[in-house]
Order: sequence, then structure tokens, then C-alpha cells
Amino acid sequence: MSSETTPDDASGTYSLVVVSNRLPVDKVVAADGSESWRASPGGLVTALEPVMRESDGAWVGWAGVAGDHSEPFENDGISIVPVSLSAEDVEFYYEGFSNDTLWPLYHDVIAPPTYHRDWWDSYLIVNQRFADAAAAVAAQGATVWVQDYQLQLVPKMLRESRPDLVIGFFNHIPFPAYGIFSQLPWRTQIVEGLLGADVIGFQRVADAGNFSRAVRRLTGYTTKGATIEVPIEDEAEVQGNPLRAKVSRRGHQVRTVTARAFPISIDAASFEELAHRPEIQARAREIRQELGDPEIVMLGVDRLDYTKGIGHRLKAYGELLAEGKISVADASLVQVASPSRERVQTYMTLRDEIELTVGRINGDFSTISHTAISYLHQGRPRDEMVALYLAADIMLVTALRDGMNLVAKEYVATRFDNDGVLVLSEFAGAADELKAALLVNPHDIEGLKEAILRAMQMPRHERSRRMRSLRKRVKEHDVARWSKSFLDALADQTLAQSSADAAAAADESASESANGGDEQS
Ligand code: GDG
Repeated sequence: MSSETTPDDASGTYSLVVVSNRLPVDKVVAADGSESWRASPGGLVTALEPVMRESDGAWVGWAGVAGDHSEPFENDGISIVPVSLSAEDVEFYYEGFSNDTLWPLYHDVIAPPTYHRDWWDSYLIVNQRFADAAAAVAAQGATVWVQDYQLQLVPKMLRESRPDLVIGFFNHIPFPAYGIFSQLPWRTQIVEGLLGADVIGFQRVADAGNFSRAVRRLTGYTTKGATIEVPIEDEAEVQGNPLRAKVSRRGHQVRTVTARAFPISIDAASFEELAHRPEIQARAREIRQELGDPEIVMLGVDRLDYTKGIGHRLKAYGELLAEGKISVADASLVQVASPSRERVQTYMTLRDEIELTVGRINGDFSTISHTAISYLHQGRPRDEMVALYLAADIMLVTALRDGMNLVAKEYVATRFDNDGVLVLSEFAGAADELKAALLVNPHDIEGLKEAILRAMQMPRHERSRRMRSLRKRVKEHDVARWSKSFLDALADQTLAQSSADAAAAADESASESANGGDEQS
């Protein structure tokens, strides 16, 4: 599966470098000590894999195993550059600061964030390690695209060491309102870290707005629409890339940063292609039979995470059964809850709560022929996910807060039959685009129950009308369009600055000639 890295030039560097916490592959160490690599699931990988395969770029990230020191290699057309993390790095930087400080804070403190200075110190050290690894493989003037909340300091660190680079950052999770963000003891460092980028992308317009407000409050820098003027303090930065510096109205040397929404998407065609395969359609029919041929199959697919609103979904379903509004023969629920962050305490507690609830509902309402909730705490192959999407009459996405939610888009992409109902939380980024879904507030359990009943009773023509509209959006705005629009914005940003600079230089020389070069005038 793997071979030596083949860089795009003799210097061993690449013109496009993606940097993310996790590589698109995991290292698997077997009991006998033998090692192999396996594709790893997750929103980011799903989104970026097709982009990377089309370019000859390098991907810098962690292999998912503590203490790993693997050499760079090539996997399925992507050059992989592993960054090693010690067991303490994993505990402090990853499970601690990333998943127990930033994750709950950025998801509107649904769970309380923990603040530890040791975790922050580790975040600094590990971000520098990622920045150094990226700088080492980036060619002169290369584009480096940094991904997500685990690496928010990397843009500034990269700019300091490599002012020649074009730097992008994309935040896959929400960016919270200032009233929440301001809790973070290291809020200014985070904002300064991000401002090292030329373009900062967010999922929703509201996230970009929250970021710009944080910039104004914490730094006082001027923002205008999507543009932020960042003062240049280090002369080396101007020397490293003279085209990027310009003079602001207040007479400071600044560079401009763009912060705006780039809603992420999926490789819609590949989901549709899988859905057309006869064996996957047969599997979808088989799933329904195995469930005891209920009238309606409902589906939830999530990482087992407290942001996904799995508990709210189960509560609504359980109450509908308890009130006799539905029976298990009418409507069966399949819940895939893929294991996630299993060493973080909040996730252990969540798992216990969810499994207790599932057990209770099944105990109270299942019959020998019909199980109320088929609960799968396991990752499933992509083919099986598509079969589940095809088998499901109703897809329940009830996140309490979610950057985008790719599952909602995947469901839509597979439904080439223009059938199926998407029940979608208005707190998922996808709700900004998928307006033809049944939008719900998952905190409103009565509203959620009504939406489920409405979805169950929705006439075929309405299902079809809504699904056509959803499919149009997802097919036209796929992941290729997302990455292209981000990379185009990065290119435009540097181009605009170069031409603004060229124009300024032309003005200056024109006025110098008009003034006869008299510096006093
Ligand atoms: C983050 C943000 C944002 C899940 N279980 C299995 C499996 N998956 C795949 C899904 C989907 C992906 O993982 C999950 O993506 P989501 O977007 O739903 O959620 P997060 O993992 O939280 O992703 C999110 C995303 O980044 C991208 O920017 O949308 O808001 O939180 O692709 O299909 N895939 C397989 N088996 C599973 O059991 N094969």
C-alpha cells in the first residue's frame, strides 16, 4: 500500500501542503508488533481526500498512535508526512486542550470547557512542531492550507519562519460569539495565531462575523466586511514578501487578511455512484427485512459526541412510543454512534447515558419481532453507510451545535430516487444551505416530536419536491467546488495585494515625477 515519497521537485518540497491534526491514514500496530496503515474515517478526511488526490501535494499530520516516528511515504497518490506526538502530547494537546477546552468552548459550552495551563503549553509546543514540519516540506512560495481548531497557532508560526508562503486556514467547527470566546484565557494568542493566514475560512457567515468581532475587541485592528488589516511589525516579513505589505490609511504597514464563509461539502457524485450499485441497493432492502420490515425506518449517524444531540433524538422517539403516537412496527430507529475520543471523561459519561437510554427504550417498547432502537457503537464501512441511507425513510440530524454536518449532505446525495425526509437541526451549519429540510430546534422536544410525525406522514409529492431541491444544492455545491473556491480566494488575495501594491508603486512614481522627486513636497 505504501512506497517512498515522490516530491514534485528534486528539493523534496511541495507546492501544496495540507496540515491537519490527523492524517488521512491511521497507523495500526498489531498485537505481534507488526505495523500497517488504514484509511481513517471522519469529516475532514472525507472532505479533503479527493482534493489531495487530484493535486500532487503533501499532507502533514499525526498518524493517530502516540510515540510514532514514521518516515514520509506515499499512500494512494497522497504524500504523507507524519508528525509524532508523545503520550503526554496526546493527553495534553489533543485530548486536553483540543478536545476538552476548545471543542466544548467552540460548541457554545454545551459541556463545560476545562482550562489548564499545562494543556496550553503543550498546545503551543505541538503547534510549533506542526508548523516546522510544514515549513520543511513547503517549496518557495508554496500554498499551505492549515485545517481546524487543533492548529490555530500554526498560521502565525509559519508566517514568522516562512514569510514567502501563501497561508490558508479553515475552521471546521463553529467559531463562538465573543461572550463565549472571551472566556478563553489565551484568546488573544489564538486570534493572533489565526491572523497569520492570508485567508481564514469558516463554515457559516455567522462564524466569520463572530471571528471579526473577536479581532476588533481583542486587537483593535480595522475590519471592513470580510477584510482585516493586520499591522506588520516584523521587517523580515516585508523583506520575505514585499508584495504583501501595503500602507494603511493610518500610515501603518499592513497586510490584509480575508475572513469569510466557505461552507464545506462532500464528493456528492461518489455517494450517488455507490447508491446506484445493485449490491448496495440489495443490501438496503436486506437491512429493512432484518429490521422486521417496519413501516418507516429512521436513521441517525454520528460520532458519539455530545454536540450531536443523540440524547435529544432518543428522548423524542421514546416519548412518541410512550404516548402511543407510534409503535415499533410503525417506526424503527437505527442509530450508528461511531466511537470517538474514548479516553476523554465527558465522552465516557455520554456513552453511559446514551446506552442507558437505549437500553430503557428497548426494554420498554421492543417486541420479539421489532427492536425499537438498533444501536451500533462501531464504525461501519462506507458501502454499508450508503445502504443505510438508502434504507432510511427519515434521516435525523439533531445536532445541538455542528460546524456543518456532512451526514446530512451524504443522505441527500445518495437519494437519487428523490425520496426520504431529512429532519435537520437549525444549529448545524448545513441548515444555512439545506432549507428544504424539515428544520428543527432539537432543544424543543415537542417540536422535534411534531417534526418526526410530520416526516412520517409527509405525502410522496412533498417528499419528492423537497428532496429535489436539497439534491440540487448538494450536487452543485460539492467538495470540489468548496476546495476550489477556498484555493481561488487564496490566490486572489495574494494577486489583489500584488496589484494593489503595483498600483501604489505606480502612483508613487507618478507623483514623484510630477514633484520632480522632491521629497519635501
Ligand atoms: C467535523 C465537524 C463538519 C461517521 N461514522 C462513520 C462514518 N462517518 C463519517 C460520516 C461523515 C463523517 O464521518 C462525519 O462528518 P460530520 O460532518 O457529520 O461530523 P464531524 O466528524 O464532527 O466533523 C462537522 C466536518 O468536520 C467537516 O468540516 O461538517 O461539523 O464537527 O462523512 O459519513 N463513516 C464510515 N463509518 C462510520 O461508522 N464509513
